[in-house]
Amino acid sequence: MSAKYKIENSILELFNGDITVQDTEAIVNAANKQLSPGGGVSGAIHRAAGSQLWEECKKLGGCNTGKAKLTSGYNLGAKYVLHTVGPVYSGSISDSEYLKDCYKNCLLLASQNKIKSISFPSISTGVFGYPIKEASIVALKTIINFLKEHQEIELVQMVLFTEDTYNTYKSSLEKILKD
Ligand code: AR6
Repeated sequence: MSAKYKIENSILELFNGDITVQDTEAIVNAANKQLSPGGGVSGAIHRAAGSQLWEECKKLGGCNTGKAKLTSGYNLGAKYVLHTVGPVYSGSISDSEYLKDCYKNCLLLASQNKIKSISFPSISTGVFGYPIKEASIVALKTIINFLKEHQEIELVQMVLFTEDTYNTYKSSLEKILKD
């Protein structure tokens, strides 16, 4: 399942599937502060990229919540991995600020490195417990606002692992575009 939406001159695509097999120039990893492989989408990305990814991550000195770091993609189809650390959901207002920073800092880093296509997973909505509907609104509004100001990014894909997550993002996006 997938759906494409035009935002100014760029495409925002919702896709139901596995981020490790996407062939956008960069894929985003929902990492931990140590940038160690861990579980969830991060474990899957490290397994698919191979052990060289962890070797490079070890040298980066970790990553704070809301920030982003760039590595090579090694055995992945994607040339780069952008690692960002989402907030652990706490119910406080700072959660959405940190989540917004994750998307914004990845897109900025992509733009600075002339990356034109990028895939995101649904950051923080697994182990870190962020409710999917709330997270989808933050993610999509941040991406849309960025694309309106940065037309150098041609394609942003949100890769949603489950059908439920895909449907939640789709209804949030249609509501945002209608308002
Ligand atoms: N492709 C796309 N999305 C996926 C995939 C995949 N292959 N696998 C899982 N997801 P999570 P977080 C979805 O827990 O909440 C790790 O251990 C999943 O369904 O991976 O940010 C790190 O090391 C969910 O919707 O990330 C950190 O310690 C989304 O990806 C911690 O988990 C995010 O789930 C980060 O937690």
